[in-house]
Amino acid sequence: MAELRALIFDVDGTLADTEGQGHLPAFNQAFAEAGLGWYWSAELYRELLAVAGGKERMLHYIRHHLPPERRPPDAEALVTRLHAAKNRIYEQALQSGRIALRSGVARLLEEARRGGVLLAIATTSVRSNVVALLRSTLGPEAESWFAVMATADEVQEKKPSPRVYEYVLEHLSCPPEGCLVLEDSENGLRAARAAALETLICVNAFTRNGDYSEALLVVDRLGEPEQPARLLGGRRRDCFDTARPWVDLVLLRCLLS
Ligand code: XBP
Ligand code: MG
Repeated sequence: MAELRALIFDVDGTLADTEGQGHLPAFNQAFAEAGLGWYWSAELYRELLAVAGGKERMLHYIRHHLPPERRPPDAEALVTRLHAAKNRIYEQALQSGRIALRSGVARLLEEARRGGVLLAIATTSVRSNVVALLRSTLGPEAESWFAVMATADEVQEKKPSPRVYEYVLEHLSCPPEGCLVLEDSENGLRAARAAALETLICVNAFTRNGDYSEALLVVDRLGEPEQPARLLGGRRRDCFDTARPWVDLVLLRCLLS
């Protein structure tokens, strides 16, 4: 039985529904501003999310979804410009308060801080996006709540590579058995498992059909007493108490036991 020492949070799709409410509309606005005539529907985006990283996703789209005659000649340079524009639009959306944390996230972060459980971030997104989300939802001090923040600025290899999780483990004074990862996607689960980390999956509209058989628990939200979580599966679903249907430290400690 391992003692719960740290929670490692993914960002996009886990802390907030940033993909559907933030990144996707920002990608489309950047495409429109550049006069490209590209448009990503929610259905296409669900498929494109298999490619982690905004730049990588756009390059994949150019190579696999555009006919050869519509592929831009200098794709890498175009993608670099589009990514900067997308992130500017995304951060404006955050600053205007249009994106909220998912149900139960703020409560669980506060519980962990009170309970002396370390917090960390492991994301393939860039640091400025993460900081903008934390500040707009949790306040100007929120960055300091996290002992380690591993983002695309620190680790270039994208999930499902385990590198971002290995980086967190290298910088967090805590053995992998004492850490629990919170993720929303198959790529995230594969990355965490490849770093020998146990994982709770909290699905969203884009990720609910993934294969999460390796997860300890699969729920549709972390939830609150007044906004219950639904149990969807997991190797340790025996820990989920239907009389207390939300994710708290009691449940997370049970998962590692
Ligand atoms: C997040 C991503 C990111 C975001 C966009 O994955 O794949 O690419 O969609 O952010 P995860 P950037 O939640 O697994 O970290 O444009 O900054 O890449
Ligand atoms: Mg995610």
